[in-house]
Amino acid sequence: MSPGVGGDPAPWWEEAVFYQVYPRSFADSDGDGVGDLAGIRAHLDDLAWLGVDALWISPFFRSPMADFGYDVSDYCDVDPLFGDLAAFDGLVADAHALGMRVVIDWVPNHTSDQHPWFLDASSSRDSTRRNWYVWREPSPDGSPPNNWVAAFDLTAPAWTFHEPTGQWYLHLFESAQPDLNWDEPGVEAAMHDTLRFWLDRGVDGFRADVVHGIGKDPALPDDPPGVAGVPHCALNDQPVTHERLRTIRTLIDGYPGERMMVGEVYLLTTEAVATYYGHGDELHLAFNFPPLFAPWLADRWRSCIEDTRAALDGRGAWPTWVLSNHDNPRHRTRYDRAAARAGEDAATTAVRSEARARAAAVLLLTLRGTPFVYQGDELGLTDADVPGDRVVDPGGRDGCRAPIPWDATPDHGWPTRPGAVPWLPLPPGADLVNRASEAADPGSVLHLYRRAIALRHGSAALSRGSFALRDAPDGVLAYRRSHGDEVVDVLVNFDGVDVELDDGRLVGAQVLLDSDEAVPSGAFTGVLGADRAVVLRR
Ligand code: TEU
Repeated sequence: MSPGVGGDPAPWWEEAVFYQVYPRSFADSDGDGVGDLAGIRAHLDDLAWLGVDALWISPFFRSPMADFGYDVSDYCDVDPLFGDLAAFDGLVADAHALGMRVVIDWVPNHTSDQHPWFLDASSSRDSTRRNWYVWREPSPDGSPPNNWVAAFDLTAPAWTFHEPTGQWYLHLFESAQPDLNWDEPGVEAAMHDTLRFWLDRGVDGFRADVVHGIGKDPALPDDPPGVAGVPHCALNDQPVTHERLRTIRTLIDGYPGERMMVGEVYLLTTEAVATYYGHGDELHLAFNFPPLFAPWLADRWRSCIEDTRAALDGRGAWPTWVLSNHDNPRHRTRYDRAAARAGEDAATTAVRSEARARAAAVLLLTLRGTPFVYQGDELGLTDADVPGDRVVDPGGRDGCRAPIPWDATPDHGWPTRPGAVPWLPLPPGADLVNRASEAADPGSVLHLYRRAIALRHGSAALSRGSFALRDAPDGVLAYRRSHGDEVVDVLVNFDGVDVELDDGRLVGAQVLLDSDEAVPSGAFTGVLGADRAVVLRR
């Protein structure tokens, strides 16, 4: 049984800082140019040094890699590209020995078209597994059964016509990713078995991919014109999805040792996402995407925070915060691009870019809720420029998936066998922006993340405390975190000019963390520097 949300003692996932590992791009142990489980294992000490508590590892299961692992052909095995089950067991054992939890990706909405279930289902209309996927007759004019479009290419239908059996099958993503039909009891039972397989192996939980997709309006109605696109309206808040999540919750909570599930509910309002926590009986956590898409503006962040509180607090649901992941340009890149669109010149961006990323790190790690750091954000990476002939992802997401630069050597820790190259180009500036160089520099972005994580862990106010927005000048976000006698104030300046605060009570407060200084300068003067964030204690 899990302890209650927001309760005392807190379940581990409410106090943890998560770190997302995208295994293809993290670290390569065998020189084939693609990262692997042994590569992750070799760098666990680095992650322990950073201070993160839990890893979410993106898919490493058997897969034809049409969507780089989000097209699974065997949920219960490791793709040879990444290693084997023994390599996974070793990784979990070492992570646990270092006090880190391991959460793996679970892809319940769709399989690969090479999964034995789909090969069987597509072999004949009479297959006993036919109904494990979503098949429909052609419309009278031969067109797809509804107007849904597939993610990644919004001009392509979410349906593929299967010539041999004369029906269309549904795929919200690539045609190589047919949607499972969770209305079929065999699917639900088989997918529960995949959870048990990994729970029995000792994983601490799951990140559930597009989990709202496991319940669909069986009529599969057309998207209304005007909002045709992703997510489809027939995926929003189907009661049956919540029922299925309650069953999954019971399964997970039945295991000893506090296991959990964080869901990717790709519905684009916090209010809709909040319902997937149920009443403490569905997802343990859910990603909240509006902040990930929010521009770097104090007002917009204030709204995101207010919306999150309004949607979650009343349900006793614990928030999550994400700035970047493997599906979107990194936040530093997004903020730079937005600044350029707003007229910021390149020379100014060169000065402000890292400062903004530093301030964002302080924001992420001081909000009330579980922060998720995407690998490489702790180095202040920007997206790689991927030339046309190196593009590999059908979704245009290669830039944020560039390999992690480990050191300042010419290959940056990605030596390859003859004939192999890293599967994507490295991010720009890797001679200076790499793990080893930053580890040696106390003023680096890496050290800032480490200090911010340590501060959060050492402060009940920051990790568990209450949250209150405070009045602040334009361009500044101010909030107070409190727990018992401990009161901590956070000030984030989103603008490129110094701001004088007229809150006299903060002048003279001790600076616990400064986004811009390795050793905070003592007492707060009342002036908050441009693009700067500070954490203060009175
Ligand atoms: O993503 C789901 C999703 O809806 C977003 O990826 C979105 O459609 C996309 O960013 C638009 O460009 C999850 C995984 O995170 C993603 O990597 C997979 O490709 C997808 O599911 C399919 O499994």
